[in-house]
Amino acid sequence: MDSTESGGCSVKVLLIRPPRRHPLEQSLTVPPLGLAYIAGALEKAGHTVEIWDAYIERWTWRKLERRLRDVYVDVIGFSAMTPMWDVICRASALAKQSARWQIVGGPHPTTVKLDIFQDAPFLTAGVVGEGEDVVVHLLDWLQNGQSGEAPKGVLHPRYPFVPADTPHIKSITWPARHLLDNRQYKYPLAGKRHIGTMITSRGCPFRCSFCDKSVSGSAWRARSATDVVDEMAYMTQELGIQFINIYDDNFTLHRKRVLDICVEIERRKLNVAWKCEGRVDNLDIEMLQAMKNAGCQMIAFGVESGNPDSLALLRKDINIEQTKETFALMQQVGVKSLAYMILGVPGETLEDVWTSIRFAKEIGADYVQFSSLSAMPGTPLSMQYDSGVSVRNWLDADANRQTLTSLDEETLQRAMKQAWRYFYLRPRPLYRLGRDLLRSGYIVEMGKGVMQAIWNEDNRSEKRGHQVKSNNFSRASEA
Ligand code: B12
Ligand code: SF4
Repeated sequence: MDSTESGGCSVKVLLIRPPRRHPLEQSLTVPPLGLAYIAGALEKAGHTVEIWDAYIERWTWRKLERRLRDVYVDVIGFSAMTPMWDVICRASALAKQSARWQIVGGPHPTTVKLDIFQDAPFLTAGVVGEGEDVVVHLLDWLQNGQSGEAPKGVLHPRYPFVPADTPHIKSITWPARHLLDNRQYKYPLAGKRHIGTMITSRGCPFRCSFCDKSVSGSAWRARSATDVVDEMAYMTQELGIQFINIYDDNFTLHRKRVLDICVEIERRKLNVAWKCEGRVDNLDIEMLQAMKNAGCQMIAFGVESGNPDSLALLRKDINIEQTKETFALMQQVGVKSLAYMILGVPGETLEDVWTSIRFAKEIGADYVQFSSLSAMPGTPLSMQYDSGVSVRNWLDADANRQTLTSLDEETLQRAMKQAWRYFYLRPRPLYRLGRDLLRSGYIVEMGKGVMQAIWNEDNRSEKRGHQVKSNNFSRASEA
């Protein structure tokens, strides 16, 4: 028996992405890829799986409650990022009568480990790290009456935790996208209606102090060019996906692999537009040209800051010159650029914040996304700082964002708002953004939120959040 085949009987699994806290909450409406990967592994092991994406379907919490009242399955599973932990806890409480066992995976349980049981008492177990193999062993163990120690990689309140090996990248089954309504997902900058996301490599060897690498670690592992393009072909030809957002931590790390993927896309004449995430220190003009010819429309870069001291604190290991050079190449070749910027890094004055805001414009970024600095549990930053102010940003949907900064809350909050206006309230960026929002169907998506907030009775009584007891936003436990 292969290590990922189930040793027990087939069980019924329901994976749930919970609703938004509030209908006006705007985050990117991309597919729940982690859940789809887990579903793929479970189906391969012979289990029956369903995914409810209540977020994309815009269910109210009442609707989720009603739907849960009508089901009883063996396992309900959730995926948790730290900023959404309160939402997972709320859904878990609602699902307490709907399954024999409840499980959770994702970056949050991976970093805070046994602390999850403080906030979510109805959870049976958690999964740490890449979960494809562990979840199959976990289901066998649960079916077999939890006899013996808990499988490696499993968090359970009564058993010691032992880490599992990371699954071999080449053995991982493709995500079970057939369980999702693929026509519903949108990416505002895609300029196309039907989008999908994919992962072609896992892990990252860099050491940025704000980055949570707990799930996939530092060892970069990649799929072959043929396998990657096979998946792209399936997504476009079978599912009608027109734009693929490649969410690898470091898609451009291995030059030859990128070139091989591009050659393969062209050889098969795949008609697909795509975007990836890159670093400004590992791109050259030949690579960019090949990527453009193969349909790459946009690359997003962690530019982070226009201040060398902040780049050093963030341990980004890039410099201002590299950023300027790469953005100039992007313009030369004609691939769109998106710059992720962090404003108000500790030590920055208001003038430094403006240096960063102006820098995004100066390098000629086509799009920019401004954020404040948060320390996710377990990151090097979270060990250095243990509290912050709360700065809200329209794109960050979490209930209470703890921001690390030397500025006062009001000053940074104001600068954050001004930054968006300063960059986008210019004819070209505004036109470009408006055109993309329209073409990608995102304006309709935002409109739906407004209509739902106004008209849906269920929403008038929606609670804004769920109080969690643990204070895990900026620290990791020692499980
Ligand atoms: C796509 C993405 C998003 C998407 C949406 C993600 C989604 N809902 O699916 C968007 C753009 C909305 C987003 C937003 C943010 N994100 Co984000 N995002 C990612 C990214 C780049 C890829 C996620 C992905 O698809 N990974 C691929 C899949 C296969 O991995 P996975 O989801 O981790 O799933 C595996 C395991 O975790 C586990 N697993 C996951 N779920 C489950 C469930 C069960 C039942 C089981 C058994 C196992 C299991 O098994 C899976 C397969 O191996 C990751 C970085 C990364 N490389 O993962 C960051 C990441 C998840 N994001 C992160 C952060 C910090 C954010 C933001 C706060 C950023 C910001 N703007 O400030 C916001 C939060 C917004 C909000 N409040 O919701 C952090 C999360 C850290 C943490 N402790 O939670 C990550 C890890 C980035 C990082 N390295 O720091 N993000
Ligand atoms: S931010 Fe990007 S480059 Fe830095 S460690 Fe994380 S994934 Fe790697």
